[in-house]
Amino acid sequence: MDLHTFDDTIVALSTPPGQSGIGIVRITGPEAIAIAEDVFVPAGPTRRPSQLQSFTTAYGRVVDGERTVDEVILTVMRAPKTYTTQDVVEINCHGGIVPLRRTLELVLAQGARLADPGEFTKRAFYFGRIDLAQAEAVGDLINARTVEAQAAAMDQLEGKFSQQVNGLRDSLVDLTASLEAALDFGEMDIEMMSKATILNACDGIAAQLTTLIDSAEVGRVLREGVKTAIVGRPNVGKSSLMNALLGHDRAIVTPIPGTTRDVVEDTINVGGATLLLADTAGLRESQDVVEAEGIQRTQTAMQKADLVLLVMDGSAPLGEEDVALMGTVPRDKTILVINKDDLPAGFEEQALAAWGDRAAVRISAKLGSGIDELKDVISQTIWGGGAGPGSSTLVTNVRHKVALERTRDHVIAARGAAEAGLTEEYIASDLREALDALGEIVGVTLAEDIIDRIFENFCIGK
Ligand SMILES: Nc1nc2c(ncn2[C@@H]2O[C@H](COP(=O)(O)OP(=O)(O)OP(=O)(O)O)[C@@H](O)[C@H]2O)c(=O)[nH]1
Ligand SMILES: [Mg+2]
Repeated sequence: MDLHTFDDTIVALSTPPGQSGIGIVRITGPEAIAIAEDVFVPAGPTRRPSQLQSFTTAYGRVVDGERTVDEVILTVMRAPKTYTTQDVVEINCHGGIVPLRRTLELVLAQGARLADPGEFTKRAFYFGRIDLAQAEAVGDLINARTVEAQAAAMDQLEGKFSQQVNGLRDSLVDLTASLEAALDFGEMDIEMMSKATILNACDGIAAQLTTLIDSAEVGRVLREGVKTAIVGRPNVGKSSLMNALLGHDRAIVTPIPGTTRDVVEDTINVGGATLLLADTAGLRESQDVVEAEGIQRTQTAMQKADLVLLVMDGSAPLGEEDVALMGTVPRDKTILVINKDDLPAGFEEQALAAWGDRAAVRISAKLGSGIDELKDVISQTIWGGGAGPGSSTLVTNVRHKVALERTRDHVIAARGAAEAGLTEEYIASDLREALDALGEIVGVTLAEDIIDRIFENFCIGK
C-alpha cells in the first residue's frame, strides 16, 4: 500500500458477498466523485455526481459503455465531513453477485484501487477524525454478539474511553511539565513541587488506571465471549446438555457411551456474554484410536476454556473416575452439573460433598429442568459476583489493558523515584514513559506496523 499518504482512491464492496436486497459499492478518495461520474448516468439531467450536494442521492444507472449494468441509488458525501474525511460515494446496487462485481470492476477500471481491510476506518484515523481506540471500536461494534457488547463498543466509539485516557494524559503532562519547569528554572525562584504533591498526584493517577484495568476482565468477556467446555465421562449427558442450552438438537445423543468423538461447537448468549460452547468426547481410558484422539481434543478444549461445565450422571454410583475428574478440572472456573435429576438418585449427595462449596447445579437435560438455574450460575461465575457490564467505562481490548498496566508501572516507578528523593529529572523521565505507554491506546505513540496489524483484522469495505 501507498505508505499512509492515502492520496489514492479506493473502492470496496461494503456489504457481505452473496445475494441480498441491496449491496453497496463504496468509494473514497480524491477521485471518488470523478470516477462515479464516469460509471453513473443519472435519470435526471442535473443529478450528475459532480452536481450533487453533500449527503444527497441520485437515481440512475451504472453503465458499461452502451450497456446498463444495474439500476442504482448513488449517494455523494463531500470532504471533509465524511466517514474517511475524503470524498465518499456509495452506490446502492441490487444485491446480486454479478451486478455488484461488475460495478466494482468498472470503478476499478476508472483508476480506483481495491481497498485493504479496514482501510476506510484507517483513513478516518490517519486524517484525525477518530483516534485508534475509536477505530478499534468500529470493529468491535460489527463483531458484537450481545446488546451488552454492542453498548460497550458504542461507548468506546463515541469516545468515552478515549476521554478518560486523554484526561489521564493531561494529568501526566501537567505533572511532567511542572517537574521539568523546576529543572529548567532550578536556579531561579520557581516554587518547587513538594514531595507530598508529587506522591499524591502519582497515587491519584495510578488509582484511576487501576479502576480501568480492573474493568478489563468484564470487557474481555463481552468482546471475546467465554470459551466453555462441556466435559465429563461418557454417556453422562454432555451432548444432551449442549442441546438443552442451545434449544435445538445440535449434537448427536445416543445411549451408547463414546458417541461424541470430535469437539462440537456452537454459541449462545447468557447473562449478556456470548458462550462459545464446546461439547466434547467423554473422558475415559480408550483403546480406540478415534476416540483417543477425541479425548485428547477434550483435554485441549478444557485447557483453553474460560469456563468448564463438568457433567456427571446423578443416577449412577460415584466412581473413582468421577472423583479423579473433580480433582483435575480447574477449580475456580468449573461448575459441577449433576444431570439426570429425573432418575432416582445414585450419588448426588456424595458428589456434592466431595465438590465442597463450589458452584453446582442439578439438572435434567432430557426434561430441560434446571437449565435456567444453570444459566444463572454461569452468569454469576462469569461476572465473578461483580455487577457485570454496568454503566462505567469498560476496557474491552487486551491491547488497551496491557498499555494501561505499563502506564501504571511507570507511574509507580515515578512515585518510587520521588519517594527516594531522586531529582525531578528521574521522576519526569518515568512519567514521560508513562505518557508514551498511554498514548499507544489512542494511537499517538504507536509503531506503524502495529497499527497496520490492528486494521488487518477488519472487514473489507469498513
Ligand atoms: N433420564 C435421563 N437421561 C438422559 C438425560 N440426559 C441424557 N440422557 C441420556 O443419556 C444418554 C447419553 O446422552 P448423551 O447426551 O449422548 O451423553 P454424552 O455425555 O454426550 O455421551 P458421550 O458423547 O458418549 O460421551 C442418552 O441416552 C440420553 O438420552 C437426563 O437428564 N435424564
Ligand atoms: Mg456426547
